[in-house]
Amino acid sequence: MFVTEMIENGLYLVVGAENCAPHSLENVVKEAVQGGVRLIQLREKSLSTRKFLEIARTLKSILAEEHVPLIINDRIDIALAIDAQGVHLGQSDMPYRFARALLGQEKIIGLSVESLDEAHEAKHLDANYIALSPIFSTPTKTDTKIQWGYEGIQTAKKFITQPLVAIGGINQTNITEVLAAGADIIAVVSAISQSDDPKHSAKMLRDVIDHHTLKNHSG
Ligand code: TZP
Ligand code: MG
Repeated sequence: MFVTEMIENGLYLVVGAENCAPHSLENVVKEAVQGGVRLIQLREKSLSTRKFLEIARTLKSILAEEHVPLIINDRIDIALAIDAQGVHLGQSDMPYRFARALLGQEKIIGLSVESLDEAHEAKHLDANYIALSPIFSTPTKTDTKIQWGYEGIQTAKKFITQPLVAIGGINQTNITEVLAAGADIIAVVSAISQSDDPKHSAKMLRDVIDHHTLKNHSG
């Protein structure tokens, strides 16, 4: 599968073991994929390297059967060790060009931007997607700077050439507006991993995305 095909599928689950309780991470991921998630990011902020690697290997084997790419947050070493499909980098992680040199052109590299200046810088990079972070403030990630909001998405959409990921505070109540503002890919943590029924919640989000795509393609 080419990199562009791998990330064209609209619904992106960002997940770590601590976001999933009382579910298990494996079950959330399996159900999310059944519900229509087509890209998964493993984001573990407090695990040992060994534990992180172990979970990454487990997810890679679950996802390989489904042909769903696995992206590793921050940790290029872990992505390389398990031959994951890519990494997601923030502004204090390894700079993009070093990461690209380590990973090569076949891997997905996604980049978060937290300001308009960062977004303007990122538009010159051949990153595979740019994530506007966060769209809305969220208890899942509190060390954030701005909220892009719907207007921020509209502004960034005008000059960002890569697929635009929207993340932060997105759920069933606002996904339609986030898509209408110009997001190409919707990334969520809690809307799926904290749901009583992760498969159903993924399916509800997926249906909105499919409806939006259909409406846009039919002119
Ligand atoms: N990056 C920006 S916001 C965020 C991350 C990882 C957390 C999004 O979590 P939620 O629960 O979908 O608001
Ligand atoms: Mg990071």
